[in-house]
Amino acid sequence: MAASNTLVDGDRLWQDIMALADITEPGKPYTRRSFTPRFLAGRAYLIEQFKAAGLEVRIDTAGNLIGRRTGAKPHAKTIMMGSHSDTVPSGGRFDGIAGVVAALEVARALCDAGIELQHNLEVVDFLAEEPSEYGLSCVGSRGMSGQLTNAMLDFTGPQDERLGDALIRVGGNPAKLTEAVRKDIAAYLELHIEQGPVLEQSKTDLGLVTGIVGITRLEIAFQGAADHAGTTPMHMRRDALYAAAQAVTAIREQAEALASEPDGYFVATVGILTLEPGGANVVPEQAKVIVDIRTGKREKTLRFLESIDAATQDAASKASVERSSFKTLSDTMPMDCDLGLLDDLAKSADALGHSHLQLASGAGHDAAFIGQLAPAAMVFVPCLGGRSHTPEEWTEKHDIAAGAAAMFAAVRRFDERTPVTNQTHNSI
Ligand code: HGY
Ligand code: MN
Ligand code: MN
Repeated sequence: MAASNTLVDGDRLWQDIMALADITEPGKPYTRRSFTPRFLAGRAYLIEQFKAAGLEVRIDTAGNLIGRRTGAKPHAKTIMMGSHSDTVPSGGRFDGIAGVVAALEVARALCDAGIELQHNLEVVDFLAEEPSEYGLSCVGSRGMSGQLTNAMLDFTGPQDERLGDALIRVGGNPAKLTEAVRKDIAAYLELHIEQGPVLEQSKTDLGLVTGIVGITRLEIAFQGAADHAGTTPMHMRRDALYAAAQAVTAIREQAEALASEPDGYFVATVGILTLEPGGANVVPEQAKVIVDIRTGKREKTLRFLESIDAATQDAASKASVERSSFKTLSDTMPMDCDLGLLDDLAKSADALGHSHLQLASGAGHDAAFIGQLAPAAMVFVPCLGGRSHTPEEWTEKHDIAAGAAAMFAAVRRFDERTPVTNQTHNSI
């Protein structure tokens, strides 16, 4: 249970989480997809709370919502905390949101206690951490780390809108993306629900994340020929779905083989399958799958891609169709968290009387990008049954409060132990 001796106010934090949960697509809880009016309504709520907490608010050119409090030494670098407020379709109330609200609560608690840090402090809601309708995830944190490319800005989404134009709609400015790239971050901390069963099953209060998997997303498409389901003999068909079905089987089998190897984590998932024209009595002309590949060891990704490349070529020829696409949509490297920050979190948890253990993250996070700019670490809180990306996602108020209290104390530890160095000037 959470220690009472913290300035973090669990009730206030919980109120924000439940207020955001109310801002969801009706009848499809909990859905607040990036770039949609619902997402902007959630942003409006956060902007109000950031301002009420005395933070200077802005949207950077990569579409990230940033609340800033200048420290005692304004030329110092910035301690950043944050996560994301967008959700997957019919997702949960805590994935991402818990981290944004916990960061806000740390900023409030510091203010309430009249504690002025040496460093500047920022609370960030990163844009579109979840895979968006434009085919890209972590849009804002890619932008802040200089990895949002022009090719990505040309990805298209609903009504054929370019990602670059959607970015303008939410307050970003693709023509000035370089202004979003930060060189002044001293440290980044992110609280997140674990989205797995380890903390709950071991009855541990907090998870200190040692590293975040690399995530590669791959598009594989097959082009056959639409034909009459009743009159086309089997040997004359060019059935795109037959090839895709073989591809899905090969992906599963190769992933199981890599996952069974002694060293390191490996998973691959086909979460999207699209079919054209999609008629019960029409031989499928086109089939496309999107593969989500995750591992802590980059060489496993490369071996997987090589194997699936060959397997899908074979599947295409066996089905007498063309493999019309084998394209990497996004590709992020595995990231190790900062040992100094992990130590700050561990000491803080000990001082608060919270149990903790170290674990790796099989989920992707904005920290994987911000960790390429500055030392970064994450603190996990338990979630019910380890479930996430579902309306049943749940965590307890006292667990989030414990995580926020540990982050509060870790921010102070880092601030006190880190001499102020002149920030490499940024357009703040
Ligand atoms: O997919 C993920 O790992 C994260 O929840 N976006
Ligand atoms: Mn998620
Ligand atoms: Mn998340």
